Amino acid sequence: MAENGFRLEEKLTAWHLGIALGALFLGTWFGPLQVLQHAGIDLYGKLAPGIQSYYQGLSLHGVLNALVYTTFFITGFLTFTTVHSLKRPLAIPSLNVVGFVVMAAGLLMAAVPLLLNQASVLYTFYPPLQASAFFYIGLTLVVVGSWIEAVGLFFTLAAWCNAHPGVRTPFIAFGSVLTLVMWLIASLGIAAEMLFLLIPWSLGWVKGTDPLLARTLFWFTGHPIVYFWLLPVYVSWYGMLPKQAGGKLFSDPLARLAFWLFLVLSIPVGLHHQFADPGISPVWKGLHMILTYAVAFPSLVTAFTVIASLELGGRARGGSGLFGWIATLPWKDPSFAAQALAMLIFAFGGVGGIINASYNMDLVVHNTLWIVGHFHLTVGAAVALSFIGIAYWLVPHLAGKNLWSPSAARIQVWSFVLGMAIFSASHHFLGFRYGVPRRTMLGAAPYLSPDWHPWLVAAAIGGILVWASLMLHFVIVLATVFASRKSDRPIEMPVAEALRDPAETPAWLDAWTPWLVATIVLIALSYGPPLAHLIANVDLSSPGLRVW
Ligand code: HAS
Repeated sequence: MAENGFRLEEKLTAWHLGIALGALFLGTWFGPLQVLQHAGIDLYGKLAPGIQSYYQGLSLHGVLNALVYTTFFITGFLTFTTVHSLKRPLAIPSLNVVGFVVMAAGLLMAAVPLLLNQASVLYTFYPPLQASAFFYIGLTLVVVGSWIEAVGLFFTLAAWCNAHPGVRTPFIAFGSVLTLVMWLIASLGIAAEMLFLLIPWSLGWVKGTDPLLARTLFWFTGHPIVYFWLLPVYVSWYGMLPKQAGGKLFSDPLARLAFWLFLVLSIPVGLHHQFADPGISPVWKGLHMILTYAVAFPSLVTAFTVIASLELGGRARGGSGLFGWIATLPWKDPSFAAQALAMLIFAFGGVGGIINASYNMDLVVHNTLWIVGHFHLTVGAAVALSFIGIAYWLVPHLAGKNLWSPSAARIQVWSFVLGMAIFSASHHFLGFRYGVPRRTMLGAAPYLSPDWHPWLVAAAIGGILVWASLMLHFVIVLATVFASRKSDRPIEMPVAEALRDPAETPAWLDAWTPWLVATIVLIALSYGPPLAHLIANVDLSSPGLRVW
């Protein structure tokens, strides 16, 4: 552990990362099982009674990879980035320790029913499928723990601001704390769903539940959660990657504007997941569709700013011509390569997202494998691969060791990209061309068409390649911690300098109040009427179902 005055913070980060990677390790094993099942090779039968069904495996895969890996990695990473960027330790360290303990206890509580086949409700846990109450309470504790840790970081930023009146918040700390503020507001939906609907229902205190109200509260959080996954990556793409490329952050004001727009626009868009749900007026669905196009805008700003920042790096390294600077970027550095390739993949995932956002186009692809292709390009590739790239400097920093075998890490990164490209392309095609349903044990479906088979085999090849690449990632991380040499030079968090002095950034881009007010007003306008209607007509009559 580095001797830099951040001993506790770095220990906390290491614990978060350890749990995140442990979850990813377990969750990853179900990927090949699913794609093989789809291609006609069912290995699930051989795992009984440990794993009792395809749907138990799919639930473990989604919860461990999409919910646990991300949440633990993000809270650990943002703790690290905030204190290092502000160059001050946590203001109330005990708060962050308590938050972490609550998260870990919640994870244990949710993991037991999942492993015992008492929570095979997939990662969106839509009622009327009903899990054990421990699953819901455990997940709630994970969220509450992340809130406590977030509050710890808010106090830390406030202490820094008090000591530095009038100074612009360093960009990395600004982006990190803003991500957590957005998360805190966004996760109120899922907290309400858990506390008022799912927990009392699963404990038998109320006889039934209202699936539509539950889904609406879920998606209040369920869409912004994708930006909770994405924004830490943007912290790195804007604030760190330009430095790794030898360049500078092209525009500090544009970077901050993108983050503020994410705060304001991430939440009032959740109904685009419910275009096909009855009981919600198309007026509100239409408004959420328009706002979904608006929330794509800060990603377009990001594409422009980050590419411009990388171009500065490529040219500083001797690149010339229209595209010649791309070749001179540090592709041999696995941390850089992972994140630059993640961006490239994200461009495709983003285009898919914009297609999904269209009310009528979504009716073609909704609930098909297209959506699985979309979210493996976004969270499964852009986010996960960026986290992998970050781990390639963060783990060596925390362990005080050199990265074990950079050449193995390069192989890992490129094989991940290849595997994910094959997997996602075939899923997009199967969903769009044939309408193949998602969340289905396709290998056992009586309607399985021979036309699908070549694409399902391609998906299986891609999925297995991604799994193998992730196994290599775990080997590299473990070997870095336990078998690598002590680092010969200090490995610091990369911090990109801005092209122009951040002191020139307008003050309104470093002021919380107007943006928080805009966020709350927009949520009230876009969610107030549909939620009020659903609550006024609440119908707690749906009993819990266990179809497994
Ligand atoms: Fe999505 C469904 C719309 C982004 C994740 N999405 C999902 C689900 C997940 C998910 C998990 O409107 C499934 C949920 C479920 O289980 O039911 N999504 C969007 C839109 C965007 C978007 C408009 N999604 C994401 C991100 C995710 C994510 C980010 C995870 C991290 N999504 C939808 C919709 C649905 C949906 C509907 C519901 C569908 C249904 O029917 O159920 C936008 O935010 C995307 C904007 C992004 C861009 C790309 C910008 C490009 C950049 C990179 C530039 C760099 C380059 C490389 C080119 C416009 C920033 C340069 C490199 C060099 C080396 C030079």
